[in-house]
Amino acid sequence: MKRVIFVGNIGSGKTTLSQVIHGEDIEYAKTQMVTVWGDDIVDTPGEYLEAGYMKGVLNVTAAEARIIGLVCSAPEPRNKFSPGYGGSFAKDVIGIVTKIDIATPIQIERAEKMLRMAGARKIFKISSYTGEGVPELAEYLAESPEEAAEIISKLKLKNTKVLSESKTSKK
Ligand SMILES: Nc1nc2c(ncn2[C@@H]2O[C@H](COP(=O)(O)OP(=O)(O)OP(=O)(O)O)[C@@H](O)[C@H]2O)c(=O)[nH]1
Ligand SMILES: [Mg+2]
Repeated sequence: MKRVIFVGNIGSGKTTLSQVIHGEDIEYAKTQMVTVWGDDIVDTPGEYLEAGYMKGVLNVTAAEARIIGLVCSAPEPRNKFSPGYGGSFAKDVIGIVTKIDIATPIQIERAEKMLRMAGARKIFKISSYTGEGVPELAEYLAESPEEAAEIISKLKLKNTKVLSESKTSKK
């Protein structure tokens, strides 16, 4: 996979998405420091973006990535990047709108507009819970169609599992 760094507010869904792309079980863990998943996803703590004085660390950390993924949770209106923020990285910048499973169309559209203003050239709208939109992102990040197919096949297995679990819990 192309090396990507996820940058976004606290709780925007960076770690969950990293787990989903790597076919791991979703397990909540607060990100305390820069964490590299399988050598290709650089997951950062939301504090680095939110605390102004840590922004420089993000720029240095991003130097080794090929793609900057600006992550924004659609249902959380306080999630914002300043206009042109992505440009400060001088790299390929994409926007990832997360949690579309619990957001209204208006919230999703607002997040998309904000990410475009921040400099995202391409936007992916995803849910790590339902898997919606993740295949499109996987295709973009993969180095080859084969690699994309591998990521997507793990996703499908995962969704089947999530679905069967939710059925059991309703009983
Ligand atoms: N409904 C829904 N919840 C999600 C989704 N993605 C993540 N979450 C939840 O949102 C919460 C925060 O997700 P994280 O992945 O830990 O967020 P983060 O961006 O890594 O946060 P920090 O590590 O604090 O910067 C967790 O409870 C996740 O389960 C999603 O697509 N849909
Ligand atoms: Mg995290």
